[in-house]
Amino acid sequence: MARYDIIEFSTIGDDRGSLIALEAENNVPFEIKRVYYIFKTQPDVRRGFHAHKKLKQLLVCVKGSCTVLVDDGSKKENIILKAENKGLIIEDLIWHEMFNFSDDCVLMVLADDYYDESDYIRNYDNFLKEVNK
Ligand code: T46
Repeated sequence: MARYDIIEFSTIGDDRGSLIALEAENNVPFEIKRVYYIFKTQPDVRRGFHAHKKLKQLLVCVKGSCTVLVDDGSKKENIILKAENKGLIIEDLIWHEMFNFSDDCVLMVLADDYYDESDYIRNYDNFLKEVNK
């Protein structure tokens, strides 16, 4: 798999509605150690602006929508996440920024490790140096 990728989940639906199950090491390709979610972000706000040295994450927009810029150091792509059956895997050394949050957006993130500020690369030039090592 590329260092970022869209993955599609099976939706279990019946006449009561829909259900999606996320399982570690199954449809989520890592052990899940942390879950956090981002909500009530203003539409004109841009978040992220970092890459991780080691962390793997799965971003799922469980309500509303937002856009994620992913940048591997040579190519940039804007990916729209909506509350549907898709998630965005972001692995190590992918610069990412989140923006265009809808008022109701709830962006849920599953991560393969605990929060560790020393895993963040928050300077873009340092990110490029790491990528080109
Ligand atoms: C990422 C994108 C998608 C914690 O204390 N624990 C946590 O687990 C997290 C994620 C954050 N924090 C603290 C650190 C900051 O003081 O919460 C504050 C906001 O975090 P940050 O400015 O890093 O938030 P975003 O939205 O820019 O980035 C977050 C994640 O931090 C990051 O890993 O990949 O969402």
